[in-house]
Amino acid sequence: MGVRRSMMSGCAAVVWSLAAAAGAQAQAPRVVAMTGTDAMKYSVTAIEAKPGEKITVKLTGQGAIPKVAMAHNFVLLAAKTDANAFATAGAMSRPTDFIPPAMKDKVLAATKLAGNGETVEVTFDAPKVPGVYDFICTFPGHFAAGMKGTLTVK
Ligand SMILES: [Cu+2]
Repeated sequence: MGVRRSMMSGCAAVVWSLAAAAGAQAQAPRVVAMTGTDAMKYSVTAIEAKPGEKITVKLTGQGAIPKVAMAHNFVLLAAKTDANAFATAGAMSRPTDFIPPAMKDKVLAATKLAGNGETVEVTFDAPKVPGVYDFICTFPGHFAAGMKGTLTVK
């Protein structure tokens, strides 16, 4: 009886750990890796996601210019945010990585700044509302130079 009981509980433990492993796999974020270059461009400018999907964006700075003059971030903006106004206001905000404090409620996700050879990342849940969301680099001048992309939720 004692043996039978321990066999059964062993079986239950196996089932439990399989279920736990499957659960962990379902929750692992999808990684989107991209670079930001001295040409002020992202290597990935279009991301598609399911509503609420967990995503990790990894951004690597790739170039030769020192970080003080050339760095990149990934800032995902709320729907209907004026990205140009956001970037313009942010250019004055070096202490906050060029994210304008007055508009930080528009930030859905943001990395720190990556200089040449550095990698930064952020994990977030994609918006639940289908639509097109802008992401931009807030380093001064980069958005204007075309350092932007879209996250499409559908
Ligand atoms: Cu940049």
